[in-house]
Amino acid sequence: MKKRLLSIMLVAAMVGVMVMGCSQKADNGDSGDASDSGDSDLITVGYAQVGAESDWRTANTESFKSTFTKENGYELIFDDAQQKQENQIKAIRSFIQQGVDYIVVAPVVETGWETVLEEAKAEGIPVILSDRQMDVSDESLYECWVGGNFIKEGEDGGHWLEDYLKEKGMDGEEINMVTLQGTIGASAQVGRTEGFANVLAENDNWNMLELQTGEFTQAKGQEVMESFLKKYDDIDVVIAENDNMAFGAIDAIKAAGKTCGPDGDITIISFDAVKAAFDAMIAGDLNCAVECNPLHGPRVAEIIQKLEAGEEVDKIQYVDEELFDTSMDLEEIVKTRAY
Ligand code: GYE
Repeated sequence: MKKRLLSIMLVAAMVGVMVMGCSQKADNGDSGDASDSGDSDLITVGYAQVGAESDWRTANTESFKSTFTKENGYELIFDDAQQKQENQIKAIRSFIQQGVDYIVVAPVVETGWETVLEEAKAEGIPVILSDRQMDVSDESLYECWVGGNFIKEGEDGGHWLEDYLKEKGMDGEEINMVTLQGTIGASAQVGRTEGFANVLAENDNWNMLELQTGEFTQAKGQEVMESFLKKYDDIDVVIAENDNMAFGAIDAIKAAGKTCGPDGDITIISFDAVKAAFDAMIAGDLNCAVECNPLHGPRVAEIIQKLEAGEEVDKIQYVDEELFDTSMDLEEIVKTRAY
């Protein structure tokens, strides 16, 4: 009975919003908001998520969904943009129309956001960036950003390779490598490529044969690796800009009759360090995983609580990250991992 009444009210509210037109904004989400199912003191948060392209992304979505619950005082409107910026822009516009209290964006790519951010600003809706960054001329268009230090991650991967080759007595040898890049223009791709390139520039014997995008997905990572293996018969190292592309690369390498990992023909370095990457290292297929922490839900909630209390927040907030390789006790470490 209560539920039915609520849905009648919801439908009525939705019709009301449609009749009122698009530009109407509810009072700071406190009433009559299409997304707010009647709980007037909930903070409404619209999250424009990238997609569901990787294990990292799944963990990130889960982190938001389990943090922004009604019990915790939030109404979450979640949108999966299927890795398309145009879908994210549409989602942000819809959040604005619904009069949310906060907009959170994990931007697919870095550029092209000014117009929609200005629309949010005009309605007085704070925008928080999480995971990937935006490249905008006016930084007042967003409150702050929280995520991984992608350039450092790339450099850490490069330094790991320097040490590894030294240990194997291979420093100074000609080393041929390929890179499976993430979505071109995504800050995780831009930063990791740049960070690794910084170390590459210091090693004259490293030869980057080719870089190509695998769109952060396992299927595309496998496809690109297959084409690399057909083109080059002397690949020593694969840099996969996320774990899922590394998993695709491992399949491609095995299908081509080659081996990878610490005892194999090809060394693989990946980024994220999700649980399946630990499994791949334990299985001896993957050498090293540079951590990128996806658990941003509680971090963004903390930012929102500070903003609600009128406190200042740091504009750029990097998350601490580690690196894991097969020299470690991975079986023990993986037990302590949350993703
Ligand atoms: O590495 C990848 C995901 O932006 C850090 O996006 C994130 C990246 C992550 O698809 O797996």
